[in-house]
Amino acid sequence: MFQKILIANRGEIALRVLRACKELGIQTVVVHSTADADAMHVRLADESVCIGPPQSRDSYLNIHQIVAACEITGADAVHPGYGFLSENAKFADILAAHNITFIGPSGDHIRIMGDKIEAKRTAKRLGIPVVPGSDGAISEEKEAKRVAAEIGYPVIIKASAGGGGRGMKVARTEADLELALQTARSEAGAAFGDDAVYIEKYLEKPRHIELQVFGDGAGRGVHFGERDCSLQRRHQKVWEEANSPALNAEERARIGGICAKAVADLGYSGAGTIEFLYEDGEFYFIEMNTRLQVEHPVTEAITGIDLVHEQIRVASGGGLSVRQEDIKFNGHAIECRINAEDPRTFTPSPGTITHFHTPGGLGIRVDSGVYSGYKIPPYYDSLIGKLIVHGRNRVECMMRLRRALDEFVVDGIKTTLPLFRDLVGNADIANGDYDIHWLEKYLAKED
Ligand code: MV4
Repeated sequence: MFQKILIANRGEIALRVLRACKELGIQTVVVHSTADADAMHVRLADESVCIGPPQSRDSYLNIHQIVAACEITGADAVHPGYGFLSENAKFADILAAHNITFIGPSGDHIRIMGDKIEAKRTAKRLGIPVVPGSDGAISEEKEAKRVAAEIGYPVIIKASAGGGGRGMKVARTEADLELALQTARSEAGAAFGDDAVYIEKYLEKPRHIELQVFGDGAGRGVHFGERDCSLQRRHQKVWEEANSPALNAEERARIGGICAKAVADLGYSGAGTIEFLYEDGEFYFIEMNTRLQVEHPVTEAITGIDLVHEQIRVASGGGLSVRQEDIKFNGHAIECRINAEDPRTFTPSPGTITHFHTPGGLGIRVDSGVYSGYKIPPYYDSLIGKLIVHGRNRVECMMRLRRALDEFVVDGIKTTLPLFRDLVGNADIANGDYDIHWLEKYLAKED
């Protein structure tokens, strides 16, 4: 087991990882920018190293500073959290070259999944169902027309270096195709320095369902069920659930089995998330994330398994702590992302939190790094905490969520809490009847 882990992140996830390290008796080092000197995780860590000015590129994204902090403190492993360097293959490779363990998959696996064409090709080879479309990159318009005619309109053009919704264009008819292709290609070139694009059948009203998987890096793989992340705005998830209200146990076991076998066969190590669009009872692979995700606590709630413990264990060579048959799904969990934003316009609202009171009681978890008197710096993303509620079934979970939202107090700044108080009383949400477009349509109606 590791002696000392360096946490290369900030905010609620730095605290989340710190808690897991403390429970495992592992010493902790945090790195922070000058803007985060007063952060909770800095206070609670055994050691801290200031690595630079507020701007992320000069601090949390500065690989050399982080490696230097490892050398100075004698950390033997790095947990990257999510965002920042968590899916940076070069970072994983550089740590390996310094004999420091990256708590995550190999640089090569990160690289494969970062290239969306390569990721899709790999998924298909491993037996994962993918969206119908081009076999690889589309090089000319003639080829795009041929593929589109074969799969049928509407189609979507995606950037291979994109992901998370960046660089996509829909073509509803052949007349739209030329412009969509050109626009997608030039935007991809400008944004990512790589203009490779591919084409897929466009699904009109899918849900976004993702499978939590784990590999031990030595041919074993398990799945921890799925999360439904369809409630999003501009590709930012807002509300996540486990399990999905749309799936039954048979569908879960089938797609879960496929994903677990895929990560096993790939020799994948650590936590991963396989993202699907789900429509008319069918799963279509879109991407794989090679990190721990923001919404991992809903999976922890229904499985009772600490996924950060599991990551640390696997990275240290201890293997998976569970076999597939040990993983049972118990009840239902929902996560609400509390952002320091206007609840309608989502404009960031940094500033001082004058009063912070979190709900409690059975089935309630709040992951947050903020406290009364804390000043939210304006430099980073606006997530200030997550409310995770667990119940024996979805109805109990929703009742408990409504009660917890009533207890939650965040004064001094605007937050997304009022939005959740509306959503928890909405009939479509109560019925689990929503797709990836539901929230944006709802917000447009409310204006
Ligand atoms: C799609 C799609 C429809 N058809 N692909 C957006 C994020 C990126 N990960 C993939 N995305 C989409 N890919 C096909 N073939 C619709 C989306 C999409 C979406 C997906 C998941 C969650 C929210 C979304 C919002 C808009 C579009």
